[in-house]
Amino acid sequence: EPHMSEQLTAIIGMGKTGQAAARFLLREGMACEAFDEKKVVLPEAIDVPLHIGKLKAASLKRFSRIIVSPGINWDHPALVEVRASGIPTYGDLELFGEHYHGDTIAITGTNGKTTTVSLISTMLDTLPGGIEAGGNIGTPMLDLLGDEQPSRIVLELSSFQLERASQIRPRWAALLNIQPDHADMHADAAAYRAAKLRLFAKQGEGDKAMLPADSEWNALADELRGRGVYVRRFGIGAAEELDSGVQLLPDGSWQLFWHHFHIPEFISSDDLPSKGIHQHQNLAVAAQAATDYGVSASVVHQALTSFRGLPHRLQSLGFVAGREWYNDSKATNPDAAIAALKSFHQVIWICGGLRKGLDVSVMKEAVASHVEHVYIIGKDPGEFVKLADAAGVPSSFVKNMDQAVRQASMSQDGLPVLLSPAAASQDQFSDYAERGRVFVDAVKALEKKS
Ligand code: UMA
Repeated sequence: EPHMSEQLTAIIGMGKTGQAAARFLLREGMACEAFDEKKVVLPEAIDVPLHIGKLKAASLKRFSRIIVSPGINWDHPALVEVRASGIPTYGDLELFGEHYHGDTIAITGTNGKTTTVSLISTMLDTLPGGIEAGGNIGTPMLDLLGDEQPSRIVLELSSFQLERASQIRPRWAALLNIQPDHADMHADAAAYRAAKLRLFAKQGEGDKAMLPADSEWNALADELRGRGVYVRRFGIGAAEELDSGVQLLPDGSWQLFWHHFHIPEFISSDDLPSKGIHQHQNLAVAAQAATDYGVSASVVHQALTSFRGLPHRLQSLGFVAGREWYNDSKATNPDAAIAALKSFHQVIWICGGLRKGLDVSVMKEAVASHVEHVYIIGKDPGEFVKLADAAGVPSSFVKNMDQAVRQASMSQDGLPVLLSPAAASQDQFSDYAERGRVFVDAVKALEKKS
């Protein structure tokens, strides 16, 4: 389309998304200019005018369209004003939807997106043609569209990416869950929910949708079925009633299931090294996606039973010094730690760090029911000691991660050990990933000794 080159595009935010958008437009021979509110340096290959400073509507009026990064508030006054003036304004997902002609699988939800997307990617990569993964997971989606488009792409989509796009039509789409999150960025809970639901807005005949089994999604399921979408439901329940999810057994364990045509496939939770009933529902969704795309049951079994979790997210490190170790360094707040503790019957717990003013006493019940001993690290131990006392669980304050790991390894019971700090890391580490690596190294050091 020759007229395209006359379009001048403004790209707002020059992080990963903005840079990928610029590369994409340059590849397509389209002119663009870059904006960022902070000082950024662009790589040489992105040779476009760069404007630094507070975003103002006046400086955007000469553009024929505006691409906005997901981290920039959609309600930024400058963006509200240019949208009102009629300049097409959207995110990278809209460009992706316009230009990608292959098969898109898209996953959204508050928690579990990254796990689900990476498992789908692993399993579908065994098929001829393979698959590429991108979006919120880390690789900007526009970087996946080179000269030769991949035949399949799986996208992890955040509410921010969805709220600023309308042309996306995934062939296979799943909403995992909606929990309170990002209260600082979305106008309200209704806006957050509406953003997530845009995932399904363009779906029609022949597309597939996966929704939670909760009744709050019944109306959406009916609406989608009315449009010819093949809708399925997942959650906690019986394999005869749900399409995929987990089925509870009388002994308190559970099995994960999904369907191949109308035949259920099962995996016992005892055979899964990853933890947690919520996590296993996400695994079931991934299994259903893979099965729909023709991945064999044996490959799905193999992928799920060897999946140890993503780094720093309730990730099993295997057996060292006679017990299993779990790295959940990503748990930087009490809610995340509660979810982790509930995944264990009894566990030895390493926690502590920067409390960020959060109330740790909300963990009392989970600690009382699931923790045998607490090892507390970090510069803010007081509230964690009080928590352990209130829960009636013995605790020790230790000087660093090495010491926590060494002491935890010495208890005689063989219980698993969980690092799930319930606090930020910056008092002792550069970030949660470094904290996790220090933990992993300390566990490996035990192996050498034993
Ligand atoms: N900026 C401004 N003004 C602002 C905010 C940001 O000018 O008000 C500028 C910053 O100075 C910076 C740039 O915008 O130079 C950053 O853009 P961005 O925040 O959109 O981040 P990207 O580097 O483009 O990364 C984004 C996603 N980040 C966010 O949604 C905040 C990444 O998800 C994603 O992996 C990447 O695109 C590729 O698709 C990260 C994330 O934290 C992992 N996501 C949130 C989450 O998972 O909870 C939603």
